[in-house]
Parts: sequence; structure tokens; C-alpha cells
Amino acid sequence: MDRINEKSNGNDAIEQEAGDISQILIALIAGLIILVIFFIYKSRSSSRRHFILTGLCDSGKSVVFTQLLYSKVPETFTSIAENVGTYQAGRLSAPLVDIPGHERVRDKFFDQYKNTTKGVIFLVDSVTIQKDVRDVADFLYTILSDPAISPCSILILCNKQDEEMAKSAQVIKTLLEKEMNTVRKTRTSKLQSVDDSENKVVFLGKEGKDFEFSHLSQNVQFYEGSGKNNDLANLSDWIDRML
Ligand SMILES: Nc1nc2c(ncn2[C@@H]2O[C@H](COP(=O)(O)OP(=O)(O)OP(=O)(O)O)[C@@H](O)[C@H]2O)c(=O)[nH]1
Ligand SMILES: [Mg+2]
Repeated sequence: MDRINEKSNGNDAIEQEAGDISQILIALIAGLIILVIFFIYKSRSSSRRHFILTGLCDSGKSVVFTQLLYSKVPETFTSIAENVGTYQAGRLSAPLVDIPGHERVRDKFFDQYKNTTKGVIFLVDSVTIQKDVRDVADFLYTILSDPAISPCSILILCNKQDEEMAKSAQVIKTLLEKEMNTVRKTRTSKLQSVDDSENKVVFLGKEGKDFEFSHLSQNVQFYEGSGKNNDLANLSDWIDRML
């Protein structure tokens, strides 16, 4: 009888030990999974650090770049290469890139930085927007439909507000939404007529609804500013919130 008790006690101890080991193993695996998720999250978030200034030629990117970094108005020329600098806000900083607006080079530089970009600052010349709305909407559509830009925050900076003829951010938003609708129609109908499945056009916004920035997955903000007068507080606040 004693021997049977001894045996069952021994079995209990073995079972108890096996239970302890499996609990330790589960805790170790769970810890490992949490660590892996943490490192993937860290590497993803830290691999996107750039803020890029983009937009058509003459929208004021190089002026804004120089104001943000050195608080002065430069004498500017059409950029043919990118300007890269470090935007500083107290102890925090981020790389800032001024991408040339010229059609021949802008895609090359955009492609170079798009996978490490956290925030896109798209500059609009608020004086010439009505005349250039087609080109602006076309370029903006291309940027917003690039899959590499989907995790980014977008700021449309309506620049040159120091000028009397400048349109307000609200007017520019309405003009662009109307034009983005047309760009979307043109691009999707072009694709259907060519039936080129390789050449995928991303449909931006909601099917069956007129284009609205609020329908996009990215957060798109419209701010007014003036590079010339260093009236860029909205822009620097927007960057600072993401540092
Ligand atoms: N009135 C006014 N003029 C500005 C402002 N910002 C830029 N400009 C002028 O607009 C012109 C173009 O400015 P840039 O900064 O060179 O434009 P950009 O976007 O870098 O142009 P690209 O390098 O060709 O793509 C220059 O004559 C600037 O002085 C602004 O806030 N107000
Ligand atoms: Mg420039």
C-alpha cells in the first residue's frame, strides 16, 4: 500500500514538474513573441524618419526648406538636385528633404526617399493655383496613390499667403477636390480602354462618391503659410507633433 502511495506521489511530482516546465516554456515563447513584435515595430517606425518637401516648380520648397533650417530667405534657382538637412526642434530632430519640382527629376528623387518618409509636405503656390490646378492635382494624385506613401501623414501647404492674390486654404482644398475627381476619372477610363492589367491605377477615395480628401486612408491637412515671411508656425507644429 505504502509502495503504491509512494509511486503515485512520485507520479504527481513528475506531473507537477512537467506542468512547471511547460508554464515556463509558454512564458518564454510569449516573451520572445513580444520581443520580436517590439523589434519589428521599432525598426518599421524608425526606418521612416524623413519629411519631404514636394510640389510643382516655383511653389517655394527651397525657400521653406531654408527658412525651417536656417531662418533666412535664400536667393533661389530651379533646383536640379535635392537639398537635405536636419530639422531641429529642441532635442528632437528629423531629416528634411527638398525635392526638385522639375518633371524630369522629381520622380527619381521621390522614389529615392519615399520608403523612408514619415511626412509629405506638398507645397502649392496659392497665387497661381487656379491656372495650374490640373498639373497640381495630377502630381498630387500620383503621390497619394503610391503605396509607399500610404503610412505617411500629408500636409498641403498653401504657400505665398503674403501675396494679395493668394487663395485661401479652404478655396484651394475645394479646387483640388474637384480637379482630383477629374484626374481620377481620366486615369481610370484610360486604363479601361487600354486594358493593361500590369499598369495598375489606384482608385483614390470612395467608389461612387465625388473625391474628398477625408475619404483617404492618410491624414491630409491643409495649412496656409508664407516661406518668404517665415510664417511657417503651422508647418513646424505639424512636424514637431510627429518627432
Ligand atoms: N511672395 C512669395 N514668394 C515666394 C514665397 N516662397 C517662395 N517664393 C518665391 O517663389 C519662387 C520660387 O521659390 P523656390 O523656393 O525656388 O521654389 P521651388 O519650389 O524650390 O522650385 P523648384 O526648385 O524649381 O522646384 C522664388 O522667386 C521665391 O522667392 C512666398 O512665401 N511668398
Ligand atoms: Mg527648389
